[in-house]
Amino acid sequence: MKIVDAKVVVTSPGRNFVTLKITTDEGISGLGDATLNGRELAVASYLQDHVAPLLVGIDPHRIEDTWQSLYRGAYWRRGPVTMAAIAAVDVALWDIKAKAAGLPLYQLLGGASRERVGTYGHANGQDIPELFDSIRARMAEGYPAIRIQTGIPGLKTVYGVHHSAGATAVPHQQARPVVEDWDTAAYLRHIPTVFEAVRNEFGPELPLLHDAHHRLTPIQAAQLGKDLEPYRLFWLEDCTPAEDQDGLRLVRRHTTTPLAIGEVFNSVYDYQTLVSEKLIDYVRSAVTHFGGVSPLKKLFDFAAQHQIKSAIHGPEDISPVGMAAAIHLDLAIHNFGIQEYAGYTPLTDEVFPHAYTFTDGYLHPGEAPGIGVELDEDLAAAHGYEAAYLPVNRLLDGTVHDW
Ligand code: KDG
Ligand code: MG
Repeated sequence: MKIVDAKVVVTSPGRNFVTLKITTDEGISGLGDATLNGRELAVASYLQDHVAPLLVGIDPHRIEDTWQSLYRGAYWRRGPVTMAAIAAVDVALWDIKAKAAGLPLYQLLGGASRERVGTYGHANGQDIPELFDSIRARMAEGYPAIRIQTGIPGLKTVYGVHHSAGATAVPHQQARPVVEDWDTAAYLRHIPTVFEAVRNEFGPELPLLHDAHHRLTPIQAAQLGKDLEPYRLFWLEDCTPAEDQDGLRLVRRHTTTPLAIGEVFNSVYDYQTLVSEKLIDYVRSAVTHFGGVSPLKKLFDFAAQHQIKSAIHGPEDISPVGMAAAIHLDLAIHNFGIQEYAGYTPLTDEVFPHAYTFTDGYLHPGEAPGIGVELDEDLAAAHGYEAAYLPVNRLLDGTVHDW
């Protein structure tokens, strides 16, 4: 079999997605997700201008060799743009291989290790009553675990509470990020009171998560972890910017609250200290941002040796193609922890018809050969790229802060 075409489709059925479609001379095609929120066109160009020409003529079955030649051959390694592009190729090739075998991808990854994939959903509220309503809505949908984010008294816009980025109807060059505001002391005072209220209302059993979104220093993160211990979180996520892997040693020394990290990581090298020293409990990278199924499976195997579990990043800005690849991996690996699943707009599901299902809070990849996702190219073309950016976060005095 030979690759005869590789093309990139950028579509915005509510938000932007970048999809690679690889076609072979035997008529089998594969899809890969290369969506990098707010930098979509950079990955699209990387793929279209620099990778697609290299793919034509090669044997799509040689997944590892193709991965290594894209990673090592470019000379410039790692980074989110490069790794999202390589991820799309990797997943598209796995899709082709599994379709050629007539098997769902999870069968090629070792087969099912469980019957279904447990998820967590997002509950958000500007205040506690609004948060309670949102938790009830997620519970009614069947989510077995729930991430909670709230507004902070005195702050107008806070991560997770407002729908911030959003597509804007302005020409590409005029789009600007919205500004959110931040006060660490107010946050550290408020969040333990939110968890106390939620535990009082919903009891001790509901697994609860919280995302600090890289906003704390290691000592502030340690303080928060300690303050939240009575509420037995499932995890505290991205408590401090983890490119400072050493910082997690300090957090870990002070708190038993479980820690999850890694959605902005794109290489196993970002995790070396964190995993080998058991400084975290869950690894959070997405298939889409980590170079694909091949390297993420290797990361999970490395993490398994240290009793660390998977928790693949699954926000709305991973396309259904990236989500499907994640679900196949979730079903197959032994050290599965949980899958984030935020769901999609009906139009997104129409652009990407898929075999995976979400039932009572649990995902299953389905039995269609490959990853089980198609791309409706006409519908995709009817919803072209719309410039949109993630917010920028500023302290009350105007200083840019981690987002
Ligand atoms: O593109 C950024 C989002 O994916 C991120 O803000 C979502 O933190 C996130 C999460 O945990 O889903
Ligand atoms: Mg997060």
